[in-house]
Amino acid sequence: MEKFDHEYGAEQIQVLEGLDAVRKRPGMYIGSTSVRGLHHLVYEIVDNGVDEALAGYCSEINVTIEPGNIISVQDNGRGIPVEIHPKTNISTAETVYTVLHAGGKFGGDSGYKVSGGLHGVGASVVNALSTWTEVTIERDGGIYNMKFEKGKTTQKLDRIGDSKKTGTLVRFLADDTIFESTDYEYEVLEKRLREIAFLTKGLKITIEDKRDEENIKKAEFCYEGGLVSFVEFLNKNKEKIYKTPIYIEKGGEVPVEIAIQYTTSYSENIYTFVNNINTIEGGTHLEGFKRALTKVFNDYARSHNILKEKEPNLQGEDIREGITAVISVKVKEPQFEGQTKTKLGNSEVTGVVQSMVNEALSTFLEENPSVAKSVLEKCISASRAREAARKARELARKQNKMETSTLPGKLADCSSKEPDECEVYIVEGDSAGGSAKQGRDRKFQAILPLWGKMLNVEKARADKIYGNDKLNPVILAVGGGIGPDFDITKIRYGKVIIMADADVDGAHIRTLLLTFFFRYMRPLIENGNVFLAQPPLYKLSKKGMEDIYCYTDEDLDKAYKDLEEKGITREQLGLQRYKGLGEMNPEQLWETTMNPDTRVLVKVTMDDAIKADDTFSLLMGDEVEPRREFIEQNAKYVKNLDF
Ligand code: 28F
Repeated sequence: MEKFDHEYGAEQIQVLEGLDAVRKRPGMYIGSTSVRGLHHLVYEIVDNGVDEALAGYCSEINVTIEPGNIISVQDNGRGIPVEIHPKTNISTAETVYTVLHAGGKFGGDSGYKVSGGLHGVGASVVNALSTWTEVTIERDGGIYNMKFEKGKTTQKLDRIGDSKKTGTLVRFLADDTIFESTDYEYEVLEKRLREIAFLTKGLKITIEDKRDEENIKKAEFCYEGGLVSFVEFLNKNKEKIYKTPIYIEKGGEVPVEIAIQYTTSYSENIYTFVNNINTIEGGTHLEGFKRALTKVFNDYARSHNILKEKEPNLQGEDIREGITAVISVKVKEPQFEGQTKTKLGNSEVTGVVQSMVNEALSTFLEENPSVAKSVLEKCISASRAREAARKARELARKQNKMETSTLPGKLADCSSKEPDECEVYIVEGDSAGGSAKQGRDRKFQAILPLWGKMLNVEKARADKIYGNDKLNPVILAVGGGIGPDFDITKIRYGKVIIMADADVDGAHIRTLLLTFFFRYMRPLIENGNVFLAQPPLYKLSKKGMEDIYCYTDEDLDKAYKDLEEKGITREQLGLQRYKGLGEMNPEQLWETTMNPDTRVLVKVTMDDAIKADDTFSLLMGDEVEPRREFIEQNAKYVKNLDF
């Protein structure tokens, strides 16, 4: 039997068992011991300060990452109570930090424990998982201090001075024998603290990273506008349909706050929170919102004769096209479901949100007919586009069935009809297309020259894709159809090779085509049928010597070195820098870029496509700011970005 160095009361034994359980299975309490779990430690402490703010006593929380990855969180609330509990001779503050789940300031029905990432495990878990924790409380005119190591009290609460202020300061060092890494990611913490500031109207939250004194990072968030500011922030680089976001809220058993603002984009961005937890898997609050949104807009459209009697109802997806909304509900006993426990399960919440939105949103629309009209105009065109896309898909499917789909005029097809041995080069520009047609092996190589600016699939709805005269030739040449009907067994070539110049225009066409394939022919990429041709960048030549083609700057340096070893100096060599495919004659194009024995092809992977898609959205989407950053960062390649 282990020798206790002094008498332990029942309370202390409960504490030791609790802390032991936490240190044995930390994942049970903070989800994981990865960097995500590490960040949860910060959110737990911050959330206690947020509770103090929601109770109306705290207006500022300051988070600091100190050198050595020590976290400091300070609030200007009332300070955790310091009185000593007569029975246990332990202060309230020490109890909050040592008894598991004792930290629920508002446990039970006296309010909401706004819990952090994992539903309020409380400060005692942070304490248990930290090498050391120090709490300093200013309250009742004094300064009090207590210290812990791995959850165990090493210095009981001491009054160490006077103070006219009130508040709680917590500093801790995460235990590196528990966490894989104790290196905080500033951007991750900053993003979550900004989110908390949006969700807690008027609370000022600051974060400062002092780990590198050469590069101190700081940010300060305070939003009097709360969710309205949140929606404005989310839409900052998008074109709005109307200026001021819709804001509706209702207190009571389940307080609900919602802000909505539509933009001209086609994406649907609805963020939902329960007790400040980001319920990324949605749940009953989202369900209630969607139902009411669809009902309110259809009712308004009918009652104002925007939708004719015989016209079908607008679908939910039409109404949510271009919506940015933030829904925040507070639930006393939240039930979380789903893969990552971020789906709200409380069934009573559906009705609460649904009736509140029905009531408040229909009132808002009656009072703001211009907003109602502009949103409904967009919904109706979305519904027409969806209908047109369905018809176009129907037509494409029929065409495929009837096999009468005519091949594009510009396609120089190959003679073999065996897809696995055939390849099609999609070539930018007629001149390159011309020399590719002459240079190719027409048995298994088809050429499809593309011309002019491709359609910007980022801003086009599906119906525009099907009929587009720039993309249609690609769709017909590849032969598998597009979108949900794409059929990989129907493709006409085993390799689809994009051949474009190594300049900005070439990069643009490449990104466009990759984005198009990624969005409308994804199996083609997943199946490894898409390639990029690599034309040479340079040609080294000398009388009596075979031309040497270099595909990268490194190739060129290596070629120079090899030739110098043979006594051939740079001065003796002619260097040609290829600006575009058109500068090569058919033989050179064949030799360097098309001959399977000598060419360099790069297979496109899903990652490449996703990166292209992100770049594409960034370059072609509505968000101007990110485009500017991208161009500045990549300026060296940019010649004439004419987006
Ligand atoms: C930097 C982290 O933890 N702030 C906190 C308070 C204030 C009270 C409190 C906390 C135990 C069970 C009540 C003060 N006066 N920031 C923080 N500020 N905890 S944690 O009470 C915890 C007690 O219920 C507080 C009056 N009521 C509550």
